[in-house]
Amino acid sequence: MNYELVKETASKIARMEIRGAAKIAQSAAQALRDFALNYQGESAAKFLSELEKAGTILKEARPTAVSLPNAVNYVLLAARGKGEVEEIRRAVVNAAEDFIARSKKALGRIGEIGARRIKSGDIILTHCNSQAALSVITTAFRQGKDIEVIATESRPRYQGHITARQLAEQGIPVTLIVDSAVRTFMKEVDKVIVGADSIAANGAVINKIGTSQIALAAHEARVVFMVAAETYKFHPKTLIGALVEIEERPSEEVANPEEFPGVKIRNPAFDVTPPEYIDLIITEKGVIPPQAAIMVLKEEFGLELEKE
Ligand code: RUB
Repeated sequence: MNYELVKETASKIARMEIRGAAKIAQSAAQALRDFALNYQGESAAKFLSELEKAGTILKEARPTAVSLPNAVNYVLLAARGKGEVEEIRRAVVNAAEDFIARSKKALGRIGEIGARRIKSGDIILTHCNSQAALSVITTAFRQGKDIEVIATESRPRYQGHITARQLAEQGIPVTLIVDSAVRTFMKEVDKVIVGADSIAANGAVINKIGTSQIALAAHEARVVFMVAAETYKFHPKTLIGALVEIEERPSEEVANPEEFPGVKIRNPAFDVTPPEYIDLIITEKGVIPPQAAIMVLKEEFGLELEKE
């Protein structure tokens, strides 16, 4: 079978042409859907094993955002146990489309639920570029709330530039700052809102590198720290003791190694914010304290985990 299209999506995810946990998950579901639609063989068993292989190629693209394996598993689970090629194809297409539709709907719900936490006059700090966090901010703004946003650059890949531009395009007052200015500005901030790549069973949030420093500064200044995340960003394996792998990306993203002979350059892409520094997590099903992450996991993934 031809894995070209699946490999192309995986490579776009690895190169961050497709980035952000929600978009990564949606594009993986889309890739499996297209793979199933293009499948030409007649053996159901072969189809299933090739789908599993396509799923593995996608899952291996980036390690930290659990939305990626969660999306792939959601689609593959629907295909498993089906006996005919056409039945498998239909199941994959339906599950992938269902995942994408639910993901988009969840973003809208998170916006509505989260906007209730924002009031007129708030100065909101955000980090990186999160669709979920932006959904809360833009919904509050569209409701007529008079808000301002401070966006960090988010070195080394500057996803904060995307955030600042997206907010400015919508007419939302936004200020761009360097990451190291967070503590200086925290005095002016009312609320911090960030997204998540993975949420562990103990409520720890894994998000873009620098998030945990921002949480510390918010904690020191007694500023509310909120996380906006769909339930498919909760990491099922952390319920049974697994640690979330933190991606370390090429050093070239930080600086040109040739200009620094003898210098080691490190580039971890994500960090872990402990639950103690998080006030609440906004999901499409409602607002929870980080300590309730385990309940979300049991509700979403309980049955699957029994097989582990
Ligand atoms: C993106 C990042 C985002 C989360 C949530 O990192 O850390 O905050 O993925 O985003 P990268 P969203 O740019 O390395 O993928 O809410 O859009 O899913």
